Amino acid sequence: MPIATAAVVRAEGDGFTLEEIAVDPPRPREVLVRVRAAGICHTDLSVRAGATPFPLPAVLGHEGAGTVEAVGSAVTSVAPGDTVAISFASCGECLACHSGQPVRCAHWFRLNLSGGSRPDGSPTLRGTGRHTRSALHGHFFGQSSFATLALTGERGVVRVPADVPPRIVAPLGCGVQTGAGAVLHVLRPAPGDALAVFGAGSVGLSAVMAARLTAATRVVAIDPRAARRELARELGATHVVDPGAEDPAEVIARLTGGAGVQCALETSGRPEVLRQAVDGLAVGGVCGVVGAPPAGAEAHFDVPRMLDRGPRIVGVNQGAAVPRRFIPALIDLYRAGRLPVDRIVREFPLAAIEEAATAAATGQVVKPVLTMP
Ligand code: CXF
Ligand code: ZN
Repeated sequence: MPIATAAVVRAEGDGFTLEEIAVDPPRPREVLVRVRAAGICHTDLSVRAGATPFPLPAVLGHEGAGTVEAVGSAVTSVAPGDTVAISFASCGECLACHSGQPVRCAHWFRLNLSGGSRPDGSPTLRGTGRHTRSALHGHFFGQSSFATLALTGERGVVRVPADVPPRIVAPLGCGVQTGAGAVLHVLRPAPGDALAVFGAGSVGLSAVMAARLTAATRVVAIDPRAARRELARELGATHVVDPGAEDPAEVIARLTGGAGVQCALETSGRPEVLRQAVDGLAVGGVCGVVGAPPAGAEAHFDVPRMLDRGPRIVGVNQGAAVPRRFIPALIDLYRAGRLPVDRIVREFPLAAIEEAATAAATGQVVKPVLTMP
């Protein structure tokens, strides 16, 4: 069995501990990736905190980038030595997968979150030494890439050019894909539209960068952190709002002559902010929901107002992306200088994962990316 170093979360609320683990060799449709970099996303931290369900102990990490080490006998799309991004898993068999909508895969939740193993229930990871006999859950988003090796399904890997730095490729697999895809695939602002982005984290800032690729003429970024508002401006926001100092609804109304924005994106994961985002919409506007509050959270809306104004509220998973199509496009945009992902990334060695997680949680760093030894 291949041996790797991984950051393991043993129990809810625990830190990450670096441990030696054993990774199963690839089955026919699986790919073993030598991970070069893995981004930290809030979902990793929310699982660690117990707010998003995933069985522990486990290896998390779901924005991997690396090199193919070995492939199963039926794999045709990548070969050893290829450079790849690792994105989410999908079954490839259900109607949604057959309709080109892997984000709506009938088995999405189990394959990416709740399972912790292969679809057939077999484990992909094992502890070593004193942990040999206890369970270790893997296959987080089909990958568990906070490790030097990741075993993933063939559908989760995307071949990418070898000359793009792993720290750039990694966050494309979730955070960047989510924000950019929400704007480019779902909201699709029309010429002259106004877009409000609530929350300027990695997803919100990716949405702002993507908005600059559209003909939206006003892009409002709302975030209480001054440094994030500044970065949002540099990345393409035409207006920024500090919700602690100004009511976003008033700023939006002022900016749009009282009409509201045609498009909004809620990335903060706070139900009361979702309410603000929906209330800020123009008649017939659309609000994408990508921020996830803890499981079971509910939001409230003014129902008569909804009848009057006809907002659409759309949950958007992973930017509604088909990773094999979208990630290469994001890379081309990055290389053309049109999607400056480097502006949100900071590298940390795997051994500094705790420092990186703190930097993400406190907001000091937008997108920490772990680089593997
Ligand atoms: C998450 C968003 C919250 C629900 C689970 C999936 N996506 C990426 O991290
Ligand atoms: Zn994520």
